Amino acid sequence: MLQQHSAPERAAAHPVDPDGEETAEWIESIDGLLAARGSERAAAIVAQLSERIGATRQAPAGALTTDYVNTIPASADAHYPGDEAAERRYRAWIRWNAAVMVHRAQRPEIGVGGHIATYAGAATIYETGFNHFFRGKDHPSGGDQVFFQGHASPGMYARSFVEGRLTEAHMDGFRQERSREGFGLPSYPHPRLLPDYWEYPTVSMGLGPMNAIYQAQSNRYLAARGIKETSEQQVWAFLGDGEMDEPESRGMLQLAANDGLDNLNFVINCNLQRLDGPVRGNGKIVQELEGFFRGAGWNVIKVLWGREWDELLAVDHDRALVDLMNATPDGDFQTYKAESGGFVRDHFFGRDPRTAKLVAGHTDEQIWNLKRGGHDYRKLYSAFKAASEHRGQPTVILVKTVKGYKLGPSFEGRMASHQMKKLTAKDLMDFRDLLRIPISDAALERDVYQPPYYRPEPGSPELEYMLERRRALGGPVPQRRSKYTQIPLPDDGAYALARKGSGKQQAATTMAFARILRELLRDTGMGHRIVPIIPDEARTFGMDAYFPTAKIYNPKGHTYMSVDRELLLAYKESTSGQILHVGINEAGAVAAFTAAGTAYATHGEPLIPVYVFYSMFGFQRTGDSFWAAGDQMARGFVIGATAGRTTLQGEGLQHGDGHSPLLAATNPAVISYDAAYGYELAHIVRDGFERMYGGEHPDPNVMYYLTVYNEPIAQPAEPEGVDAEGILRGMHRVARAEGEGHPAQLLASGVAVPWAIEAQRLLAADWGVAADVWSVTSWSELRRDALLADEAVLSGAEAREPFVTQRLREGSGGPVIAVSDYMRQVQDQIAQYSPTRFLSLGTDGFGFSDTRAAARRFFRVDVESIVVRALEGLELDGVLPQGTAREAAERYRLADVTAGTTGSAGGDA
Ligand SMILES: Cc1ncc(C[n+]2csc(CCOP(=O)(O)OP(=O)(O)O)c2C)c(N)n1
Ligand SMILES: [Mg+2]
Repeated sequence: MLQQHSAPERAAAHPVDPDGEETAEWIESIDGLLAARGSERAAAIVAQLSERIGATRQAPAGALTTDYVNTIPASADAHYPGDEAAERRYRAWIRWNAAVMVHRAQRPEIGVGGHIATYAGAATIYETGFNHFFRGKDHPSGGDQVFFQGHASPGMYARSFVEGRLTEAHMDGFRQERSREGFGLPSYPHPRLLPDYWEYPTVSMGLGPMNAIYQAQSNRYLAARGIKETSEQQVWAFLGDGEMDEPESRGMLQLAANDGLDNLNFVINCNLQRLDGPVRGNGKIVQELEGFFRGAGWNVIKVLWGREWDELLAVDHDRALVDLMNATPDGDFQTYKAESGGFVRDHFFGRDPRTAKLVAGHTDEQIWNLKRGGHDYRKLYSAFKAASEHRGQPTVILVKTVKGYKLGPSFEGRMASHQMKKLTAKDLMDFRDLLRIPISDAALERDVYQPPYYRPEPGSPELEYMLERRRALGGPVPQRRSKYTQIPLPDDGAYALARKGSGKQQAATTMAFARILRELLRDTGMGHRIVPIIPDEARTFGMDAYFPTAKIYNPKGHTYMSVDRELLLAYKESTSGQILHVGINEAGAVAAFTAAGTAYATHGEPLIPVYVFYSMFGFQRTGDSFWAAGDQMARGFVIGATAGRTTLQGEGLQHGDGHSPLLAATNPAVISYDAAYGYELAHIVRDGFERMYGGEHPDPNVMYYLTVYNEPIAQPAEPEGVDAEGILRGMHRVARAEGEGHPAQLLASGVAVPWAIEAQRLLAADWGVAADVWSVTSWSELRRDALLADEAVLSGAEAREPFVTQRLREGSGGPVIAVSDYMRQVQDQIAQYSPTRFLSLGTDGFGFSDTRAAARRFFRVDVESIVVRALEGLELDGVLPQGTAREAAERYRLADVTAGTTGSAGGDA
């Protein structure tokens, strides 16, 4: 019988040697040889032995790839526990309904369509999971987490329809989320659009693999932290072979291997095609992935050939067939399945007289019926079982399939099959015949746009069996639940320090935030649920202070002797550590954030991620992941540290963030704040907790994005009777105009607030202008409120004035000058809602690594620039004589970059 596993490979895969005695004998022989003949001779013999192993169809120890055959030999295939006939029957119903759903969505008045071919090719893979592996939420284990390939979603809907979870009205609501409110099914898995159903948004290629890896890690973390038992829960990620070209798909495999995530299974549907054409026409994607994954430390299981091939392989004594399989490029394999049995005989088997002879007794039809492994539920079952039982490593199952399988010659293996959305009348009839769906020709001909769905009468034995399988496995999949353990919110004590200010000392807002976080971590009610996530910048942000107490999570603990073990702030790793230190890996950090931030739904146990990063490498670098986190309704805090184009100096152009609040504003799930002071942060963080877990807010599914700076400033104590509502809604007055003078209003955010306060002083002293200063904690929240107000008529709501307009009316009046350390578009978000003239200043353009003072002068955002801009506003309003602003610009030498003085020295990260 065919044997593809070598003993050494097995030994390598299993940490425990299955036959230590035998191994010891071999070692003894080698030792003898070494002693007698020396190492050169011993190495030569080992090399020859290795070659010999290769020649007998086994993978030499340490080899990254094996022959292009199933990893599990036929002799080791597991016993199949299912009712094959019943499963085949309803698999056909599901296939039918999936294709019909997409086809019907093409009816003339709708014309939306979707993807048919991907699910058709993957149906058997998914059904293996549904019938025997995927555990639902009511399973004693807590259930599995299944990441479905996004554009295979019609298949999941079709199964849910047969199960009775969805109705025909839902099926006909495919891609009509708004026009068929209540019945609309989103094209792809979007939890936000179907919150009781989908759990993981996957359709942005590459995010699914990352998120699945960190989901598996998060499961382990929950158990290690004593919050939830997760040891029996498995993560399954279904991915496309084309998708594996995304760097994100492959870039984090090492984490899964290093953490020994044997609760993780990737299943890659290798149909050899992506959207436009072959994934590796000239090569072999399965072999490439096998080498890549094995090299990364994963367990690899290939499912390439169906059972029909077993007997051919069994008599392939001279390896002619295996050699042919090894040598045939994917482009050819794709073509074979778009042709015929005769074609395969001539162009595949016919390439070697020995293989031609192997199939000489086969009819063309029998040759055509030599299936790919991904269409054989027995082979798949063996692989899934082996994967779920494998210990010590994550597993990838590489499954070879035909895209568009069973959809007939116009779909199967065709280059364009990915985007084909409808079937011809003939395709439909053939498909019906092939699947043996009891629908008459007349019913199909009645309306070619609307072939009927098929669901048997309740009580049909197949349906009963199907439902029973799901009951036994713990209920339906996919299913999202959002009931979770209520948690006590941190009490006021956690914020007391931040509200006191920094006294005589100076402190940056990054530091102020770090102190708030330290207090929160100490909170006895919920501190243990906070997950600090820091991609290798803890020291930069002053968060190394948490190392010795909170400790860094590492499933292997801390087994080495640390160089800094004597220090108070020693680097400390622990199996129950709280900090997720993901390494220099922002993409991984967002994936970790997403898993933690959705634990309330996935596990019913809230974790509150606090992800701290260089602000430039957040929404800009990993914006798509935040978008997916928003879709998945993640809750948590995202901290853009060392923010501001002119504030983080020394790092230069690539680090100088002058726009992250704008990028954050594009994500509807992100509430973004640019606080100036620690006491503002205290209000904002407390509000965030209340919103996310207080149980009262109608929309708790948000992420708070806080930009904080590394420039030390005098942090004022919270003023008596502070306008807390203003802080949270976006602006509050921090300095009233004093004395008589022409009125103006200075709006600033974050690090720019002290500049505005100084400008207020200069305006009063030098120009007789009395200006109010407002700290704008959130330009984007002000804008969002204003948009709602201004759409009142359109949406039939009560007309009202935007909050920003109201507050500005309450102020001193005069022109509004808006400034921050970001590009003007950030400030300009509220321009149209200002009741008076609105002028902005900002840091548009690339940053550089000059001093803060020079940079602020260069971008014309510094104190004097604010003064001149205010005078310009008053001049344009006719309040001040023409030429006043120019005169001021000359007096302050505004054109001279070296004359700027705004900002403290330093600022390197
Ligand atoms: C980031 C990203 N880029 C592009 C796409 C568009 N897209 C959707 S499916 C697809 C092809 C997928 O091929 P593969 O992963 O092999 O899946 P399968 O063949 O199983 O359909 C592409 C390019 C996307 N969804 N996400
Ligand atoms: Mg593919």
